[in-house]
Amino acid sequence: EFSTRSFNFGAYHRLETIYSWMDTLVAQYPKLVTKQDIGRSYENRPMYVLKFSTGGNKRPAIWIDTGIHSREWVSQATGVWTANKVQYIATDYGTDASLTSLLNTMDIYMLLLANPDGYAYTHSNDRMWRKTRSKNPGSVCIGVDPNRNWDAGFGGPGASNNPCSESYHGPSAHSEIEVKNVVNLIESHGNFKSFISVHAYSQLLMYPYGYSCGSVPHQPELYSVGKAAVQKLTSLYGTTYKVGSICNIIYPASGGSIDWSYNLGIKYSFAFELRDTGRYGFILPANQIIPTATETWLALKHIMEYVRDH
Ligand code: ING
Ligand code: ZN
Repeated sequence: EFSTRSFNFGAYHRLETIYSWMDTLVAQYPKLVTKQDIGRSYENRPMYVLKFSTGGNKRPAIWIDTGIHSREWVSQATGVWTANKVQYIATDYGTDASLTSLLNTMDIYMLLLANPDGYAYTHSNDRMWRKTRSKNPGSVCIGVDPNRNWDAGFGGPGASNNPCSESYHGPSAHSEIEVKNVVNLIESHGNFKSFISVHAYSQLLMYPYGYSCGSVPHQPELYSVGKAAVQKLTSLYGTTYKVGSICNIIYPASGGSIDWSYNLGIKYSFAFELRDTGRYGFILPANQIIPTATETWLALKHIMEYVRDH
């Protein structure tokens, strides 16, 4: 359909287009990139993880997911741009010695459409849809907030027990198949060193916890890694970011993915809130996709290099 070189990274694309672009990427560089089917969504769409690996067996790995909230379109678009960037660097020798060396010892896993049903729905029906599309027995309201559904302070502060709420936590932890599919992959792999979840908007780089405002044991280290990452991001276009724990910097939020990954022992668990700070919000103009992805890449690279060296 298109080569990865002619794909327009500065546009928002439908699910089918992103999925067929992924096939092109894998077909062009099968020794580096593979596509792992991690299961189906509630509406039976496949969920694909791109695995970037130069060999080995369950090397220490970095996880990046984008689009767990479907309306945060710059997140998925940044994921697509980033996957292309990783592939480009890894196949063009010498353009980035540091990422090349990272891929000598580590793998990168990327889930670009973490909420495929929601994403399809934002194109077909409601641009502002956030949640999954699962039915809630006894309610006319649809969907669960997939970032309140993880087994980490489940049902606590900053989550709702009302199925009609945008932050409904769901009937039980990991009730959403989209969440469960990720949990299964991370647990069965067992060697993830970093877990990064990408949202929009607010320009924040956050670490655990959301379910509690107390400090995690590694708070000073996570803060300093985050600060350094954001300094690099800002150096490109001057975009300002704040760094802090979810609870302290944005709001209490229980059942979030990075609280779960941190408690599983994945120390370098971070969540991004990309551009902007509210002028356009979720409806960020497409001409900001590439600048957003490019600056974010500097922060991602900083975190990945730090994880490689620690
Ligand atoms: N913000 C996130 C939310 O789920 C967040 C903030 C991130 C909470 C990570 C918990 C963990 O509410 C958006 N915009 O979705
Ligand atoms: Zn979000």
